[in-house]
Amino acid sequence: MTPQRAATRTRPRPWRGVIEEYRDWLPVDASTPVVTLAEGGTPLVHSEALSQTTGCEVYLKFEGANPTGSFKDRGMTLAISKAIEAGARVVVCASTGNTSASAAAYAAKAGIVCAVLVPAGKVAAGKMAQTLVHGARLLEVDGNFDAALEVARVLAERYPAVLVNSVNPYRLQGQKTAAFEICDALGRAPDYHLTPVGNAGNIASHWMGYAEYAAAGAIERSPVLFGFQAAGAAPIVEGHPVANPSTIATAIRIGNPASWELAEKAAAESGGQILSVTDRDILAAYRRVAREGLFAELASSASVAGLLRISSEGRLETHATVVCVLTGHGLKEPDWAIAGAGTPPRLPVDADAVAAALGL
Ligand code: AN7
Repeated sequence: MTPQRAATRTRPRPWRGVIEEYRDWLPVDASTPVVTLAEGGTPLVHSEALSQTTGCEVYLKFEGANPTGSFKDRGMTLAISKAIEAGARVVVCASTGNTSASAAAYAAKAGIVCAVLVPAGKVAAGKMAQTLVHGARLLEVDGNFDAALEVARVLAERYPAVLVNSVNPYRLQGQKTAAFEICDALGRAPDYHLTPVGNAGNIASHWMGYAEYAAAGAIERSPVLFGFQAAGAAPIVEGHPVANPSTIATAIRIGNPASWELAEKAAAESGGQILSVTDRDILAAYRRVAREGLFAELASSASVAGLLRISSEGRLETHATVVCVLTGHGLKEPDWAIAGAGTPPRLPVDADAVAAALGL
């Protein structure tokens, strides 16, 4: 670098985490201790392939790039910071895996105890590894996520432990920053915003974010929101709780979402809808996104499966700007990437043999 260049160079400012970046929009003040792992600031990646297929301008918000590999970190930085502010020493959550990974990490950062209740045998290996390595107290429940959440709620009511599931209002406050980032990156709101739905907190939080930006005049109008449940775990679509939810997308294997009404309100107020997508379509979307260089987990791919569904139904105008949120990282459940990929050829240590195998 020439001396002149060096002198005029403005250094890129390091991302400080969602509380510092969006402090004015969050329920914190100068005395709130900020527990952060520099979450947020995730990539918004234009997808040429999905744009071509749909006739829209499609962007993928890759939340797998958060410190623990999912969007949960946005809410957890605030939930844990507020818990510390209130003097908590123990936090508790139920989880299909990502909430627990995030809670475990932020509790470790804060130096407090984290107790985690998960449905036995239904959590992806990577998420279990995260929860354990950060030192959380892991407890498996003989029941599904909905049952585990009920236990966690009662525990937090009766004992000195703060619940950090998305029924904790600070979680949604933090998660709304994803909507802010999308608007800040595009210079306006997208026309459509598509996201997977499990416990239904995320879609509710995104609507909150867009509504706040719109009210403050930071965007002219809000997007239409579509949420996608897995067909075997689609209580909102069916209009009643599902007792035995079933889907390969274990992160959204939830039969009685805590933020049900908020999610319905978000979709309705925005002019959108909560719909379902099949496991087959989720898997196809997962593979398709991976072929574009983004490794998102199965549940995340519900947003892209949903995009392909509503696009094929003719519900999106040509050239509309669409953001699909990819909520978590595919490395958390590598089995799905490896299954069906076939066995690689075993070769001698010889460049010619390798060239022959590659057809070069
Ligand atoms: C990758 O970790 O519920 O509709 O306990 O991990 O806000 O629940 C995870 C949910 C989407 C659904 N994508 O979000 C948990 C948990 C991924 C997720 C969702 C989850 P919400």
